[in-house]
Amino acid sequence: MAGKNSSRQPAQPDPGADPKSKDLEQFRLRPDGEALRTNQGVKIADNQNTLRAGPRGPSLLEDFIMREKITHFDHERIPERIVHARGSAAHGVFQVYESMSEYTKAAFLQDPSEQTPVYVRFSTVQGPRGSADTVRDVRGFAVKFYTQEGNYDLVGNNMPVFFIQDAIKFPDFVHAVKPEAPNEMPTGGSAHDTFWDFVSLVPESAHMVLWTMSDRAIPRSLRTMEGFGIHTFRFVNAAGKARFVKFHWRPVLGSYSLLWDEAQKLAGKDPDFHRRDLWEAIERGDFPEFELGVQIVEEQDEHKFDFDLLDPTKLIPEEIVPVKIIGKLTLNRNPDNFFAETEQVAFHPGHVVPGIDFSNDPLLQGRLFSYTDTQISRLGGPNFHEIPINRPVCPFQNNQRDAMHRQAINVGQASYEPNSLSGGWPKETDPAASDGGFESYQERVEGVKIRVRSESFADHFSQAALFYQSMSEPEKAHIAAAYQFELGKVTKPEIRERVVNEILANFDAGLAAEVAEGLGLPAPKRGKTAVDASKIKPSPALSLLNRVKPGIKTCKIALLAAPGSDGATLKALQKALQAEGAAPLLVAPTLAAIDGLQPDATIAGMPSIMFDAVIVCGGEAGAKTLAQSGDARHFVLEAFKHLKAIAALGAGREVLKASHLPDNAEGVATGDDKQMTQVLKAFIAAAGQHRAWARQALAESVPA
Ligand code: HDE
Repeated sequence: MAGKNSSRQPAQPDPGADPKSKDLEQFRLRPDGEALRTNQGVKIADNQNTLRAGPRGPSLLEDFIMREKITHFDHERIPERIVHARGSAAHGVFQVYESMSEYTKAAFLQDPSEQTPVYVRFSTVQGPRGSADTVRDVRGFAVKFYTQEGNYDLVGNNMPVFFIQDAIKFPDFVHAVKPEAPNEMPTGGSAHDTFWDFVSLVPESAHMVLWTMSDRAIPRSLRTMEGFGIHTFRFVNAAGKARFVKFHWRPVLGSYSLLWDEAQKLAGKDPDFHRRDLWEAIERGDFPEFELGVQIVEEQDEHKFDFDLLDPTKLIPEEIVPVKIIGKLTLNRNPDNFFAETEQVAFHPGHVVPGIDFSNDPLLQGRLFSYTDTQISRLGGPNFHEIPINRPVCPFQNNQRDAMHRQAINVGQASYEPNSLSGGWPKETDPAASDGGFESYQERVEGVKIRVRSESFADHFSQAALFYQSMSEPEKAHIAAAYQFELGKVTKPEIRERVVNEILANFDAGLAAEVAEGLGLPAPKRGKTAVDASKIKPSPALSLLNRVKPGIKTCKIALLAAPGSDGATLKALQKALQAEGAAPLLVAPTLAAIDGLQPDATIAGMPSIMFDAVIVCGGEAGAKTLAQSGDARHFVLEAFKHLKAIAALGAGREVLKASHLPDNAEGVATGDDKQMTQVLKAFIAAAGQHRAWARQALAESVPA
């Protein structure tokens, strides 16, 4: 069984494969065999009782042990991140597949035999630290590469575009999307008046809002979502030649999402669903892997697109500029301590290394200011780079000395440059040297000082039309349902109408009409600035259904059983599923052993929404118990409704019958006990598709 009772060996990450692990060793405090002490190192004799004047007397201010303990406790929270407050993270390594020297001189992208340690933090955007994982939201995908030339941060999201074009609008956007000011509701989502008010008035947000209404905003797991750098950056090679670059992360397992009903239920049944999935996968040794891809555009091709490369509300369709896969990120180690590492890690899109540079994207330019500034208040001062998780692993010297929480004790008289008292050290490094200092790309810039949005940023609807038209039918249906759900929660009718008439109608008349119908509004007239839909060439690469990779590796599969189920069959099922790389869990009405096997979870504790597929096991007595159990029937009904693969073996078929479910629907495999091999084969093939879309109409009638 995978998980706690796993027969598979838990992963033993090779510390040699993660140099950052060794670097952090000096900071790790291990309690084994150690006495409890005060912060000043004095051993504590009694950690149970405050110093008192007599057994029933008042506490004494003199008690430095109690005072120190409570003072520390009083200050144990730091401000949470303004956005991306809820996150989880893991350590890992990055390795390039082949030298990228033609494009960039970045040292960590040169040598395919070299591993660069990384720390990766995934996050939601809107909700506070304690909000649920599976809300409809954008996900942050922030990677810190600890390279030999200093730290490089690729601070991206799981969608390739953004809501606004200019950094000056970011505080407005965030004020609108965050819980509303009077009552701090809603927690974690965007289904409320202020968000829709803002986006209905800001048409540049249309494309990104559409992405957030798509299945991309409810990923199945952090391990199976894509990541994007969004902005156009620059690669610069040793000869000084620059090219534009867009970054992509591709999960090796493929990408898939939750259904909205699952996402909502999970937010209550397991608010830590994504966090737990990431943690458990790494503990099991199913290390999440993401390939790094780049879209490279020659400088002279900057203006050959029908959008502006500097506009962060636009993507470059892969059919126009293919994504070149250049390396792999493997997450192989969970953090030792959430606060010390995940909470204190400080990312910044301006943390770049020689060979990587910026473009003039006005959103990116604003971000370059914001991130250091926010860390200063969040982490309590300008020395946050000295916190262990933020320290570079390369040699490190400069002339900074003071400020809050300084850790380093610098030796020597001179803290300025030039100096003669310390031999001139530390010195600048000629950028022409192979390991030279950072030199900004010498882009020619001239212009009139002016507050204006470039005309080339004016088309807000063509790429929204492109995205919508590139969706499969189920994805389109989910998008319409998401707009209906979200706008249905908006209390002001004029906001709902504005979204339908002034946003949706401008990029897709069909979607606008469908959403209008759900909201009881008349079908909108064609928008004044509406896109000519017939001119759009869809980009199949944008559909998530084209990103699914068949197979059940790391899928969580429920073996639904009860006392009376046959232990030998259960063991055979476990073995067969583990051989495919899946994580089978035995789920039963109680934790009482079944024919010598210990269940991993109860039906109440792990409902079907936490699984990718289910096998209802046979055995007359066991199946009878399950068929009579409302919870067990609900389990299979829900799995059916959520289009998951279902197998029922032998008497297990009675559970389907008692639930009034057909045994011949798409994605359902049944047979008697002797047919286990064939049933399992059909089940594995169905589960490997992740959803049985063909039974959607049938599934909609299932009450679960
Ligand atoms: Fe951020 N963003 N952002 N952002 N962002 C922050 O920095 C900001 C933007 C992103 O796991 C903050 O340390 C501005 C785009 C991620 O710790 C803050 C603008 C993208 C994370 C901030 C943007 C992102 C942040 C809050 C518009 C995708 C979490 C706490 C100009 C490419 C990193 C912090 C982590 C965090 C500012 C827009 C991604 C306030 C001003 C576009 C993944 O500095």
